[in-house]
Amino acid sequence: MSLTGKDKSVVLAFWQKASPQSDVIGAEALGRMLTSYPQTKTYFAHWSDLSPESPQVKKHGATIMAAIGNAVGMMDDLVGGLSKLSELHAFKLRIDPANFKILAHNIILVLAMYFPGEFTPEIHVSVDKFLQCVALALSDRYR
Ligand code: HNI
Repeated sequence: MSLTGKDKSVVLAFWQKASPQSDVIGAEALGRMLTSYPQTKTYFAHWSDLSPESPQVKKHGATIMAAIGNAVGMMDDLVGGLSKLSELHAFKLRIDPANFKILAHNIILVLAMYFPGEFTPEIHVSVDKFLQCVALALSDRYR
């Protein structure tokens, strides 16, 4: 799957709207993933509180969303731009890459919640493609 020029400009424009709320969006998405897809909790077993209110969950949600924001700036080379992060998730954290798609789904859901008017089907399809490309790039070093 590859992003068209149109996808890239749609994602960039929407990100300009969403990025000021990036921390809360990331926190909500991670908190929801851990509650709605409890199999994802195993990777965070070293945290004391995995509820959506947990300060650790909120902080890490912001970290993940900041990385997504960086990825928006690297849409022409996501595989290269995310290779260090891919290596970390593959060899150190040992995250099953199926989970990247689960998180992407939760991010899409939260974007629709925060921007019910602006998150049109046209924006949805480009943002979804972008997040799938991020998931694919993060899976690149698992070989
Ligand atoms: Ni992920 C750490 C980005 C998906 C489990 N993750 C990070 C860090 C970034 C990051 C950035 C911090 C790296 C560092 O310290 O150098 N993670 C991302 C992105 C995605 C993603 C951009 C997908 C869009 N991570 C996931 C998923 C899981 C996951 C789906 C598990 C279900 N990540 C982790 C864990 C850590 C982590 C675990 C270490 C957390 C800690 O602090 O102990």
